[in-house]
Amino acid sequence: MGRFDWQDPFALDAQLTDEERMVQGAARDYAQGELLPRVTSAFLDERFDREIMAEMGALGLLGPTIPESYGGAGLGYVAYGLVAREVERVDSGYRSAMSVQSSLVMHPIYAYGTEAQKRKYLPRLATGEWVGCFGLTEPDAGSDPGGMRTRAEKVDGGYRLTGTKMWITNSPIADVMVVWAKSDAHGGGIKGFVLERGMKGLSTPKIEGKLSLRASVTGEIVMDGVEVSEDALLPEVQGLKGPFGCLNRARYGIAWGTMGAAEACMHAARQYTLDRAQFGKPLAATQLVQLKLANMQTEIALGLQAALRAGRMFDEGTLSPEAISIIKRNNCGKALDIARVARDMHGGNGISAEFHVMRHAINLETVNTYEGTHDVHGLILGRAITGIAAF
Ligand code: TGC
Ligand code: FAD
Repeated sequence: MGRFDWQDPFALDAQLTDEERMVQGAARDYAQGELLPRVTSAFLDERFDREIMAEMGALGLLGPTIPESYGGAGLGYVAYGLVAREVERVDSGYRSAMSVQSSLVMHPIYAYGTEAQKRKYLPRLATGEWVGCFGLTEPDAGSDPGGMRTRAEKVDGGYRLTGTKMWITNSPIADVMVVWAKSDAHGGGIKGFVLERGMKGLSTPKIEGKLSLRASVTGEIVMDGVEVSEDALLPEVQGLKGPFGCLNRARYGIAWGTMGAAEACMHAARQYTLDRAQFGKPLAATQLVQLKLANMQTEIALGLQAALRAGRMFDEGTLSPEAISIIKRNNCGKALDIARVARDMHGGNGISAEFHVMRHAINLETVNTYEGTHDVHGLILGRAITGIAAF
């Protein structure tokens, strides 16, 4: 029989390639060495430090699955997931910045763009010289993006875009915005456009006062008759499968990332309850605490193993969107539960920023909601199981 490692019950590490372990190690060193020391102040001040994008870019953490010829790292989806796990071990907002740039901005330009668009945008997005954002959600169209109101009207030589995107990660600092609009010239079908800061009629007001994901900046994209040339259109896709093709990748990464946050919470709760004595013995010597730790460990071990399996399937080309819904929904929900319990296990200290667990818990409220809410993923699975759409 093998030896039990409480931190890695199913020997996930042994299932990785040398290259994947190397990428994970580099991401962990960066996240623990550079991100962890500044996250508390960034969260309390509701601030995203722009230079993080350049730092991540220098390490090859932006667009890691994009081919090297376009500035990416040419890695597989397991490596991408491992980066998400390490970054979100520190903060979900930092993983958000990484996954939006990689999956929601670089991927659509790579998969749906022209050669000129790829050459123009991808290398600069990969280094973090440019920051991108992804505008799908609107004030009146969240879970139902097919109800979007943003319109692209055909004008001489291009299009005129009008509409508002809401809750957009990184929009206030973005240089490049991938937005989705219903296009008259395409029979009212949904098309993607790449906008650039400075275009007339384009503004990106910041959403202030978030109580979650405070180390990430969120805003609107307001398009008041923004005129773009034909070059701004992503020609190779039409319909909701365009944005969903990007969401598949980001949702998959979130399944890994949330397990990183959950691990951080479990490890903190373990150490805290070993160190803290009440009633003459460490809290960790009580049955209730041990049961909570065992529950956390079980969910994390299963969630990580499922994410790894999904990553291997992604690389083989056999992963379905529904399987991604299973792991996005499960791992977000379980991580949120784990963070809430870890917060409780820290007692009064659990509400202090110094102990990190409450920050993870309130961040995970957002992660459970964005990229398809917990219940919407349940409905995607319900449709697949029954054949009946119940949205
Ligand atoms: P439905 O009829 O199901 O599909 C319309 C078309 O899209 C295709 N499709 C997919 N293609 C690829 N991957 C997927 N996952 C796909 N899901 C659907 C489908 O085949 C169809 O294609 P076609 O060719 O037949 O037209 O569409 P519906 O309108 O009924 O959709 C229902 C539902 C619930 C599945 C969908 O609307 C949904 O997933 N809603 C959730 C919305 C969402 O996830 N928004 C995320 C916004 S971005 C974000 O949150 C970023 S946070 C980033 C961060 O900070 O990390
Ligand atoms: P709604 O769709 O109004 O849902 C409200 C509630 O109703 C939820 O509980 C939902 O599960 C439930 N519900 C909805 N439909 C049904 C149904 N048919 N049956 C039963 N229950 C239902 N979007 C982007 O495009 N780009 C981004 O970069 C981005 N970043 C974000 C960052 C943050 C911090 C946040 C909070 C959100 C971000 N989003 C982004 C938006 C996010 O994807 C949406 O908030 C999410 O899809 C839910 O949409 P909504 O907020 O409109 O909620």
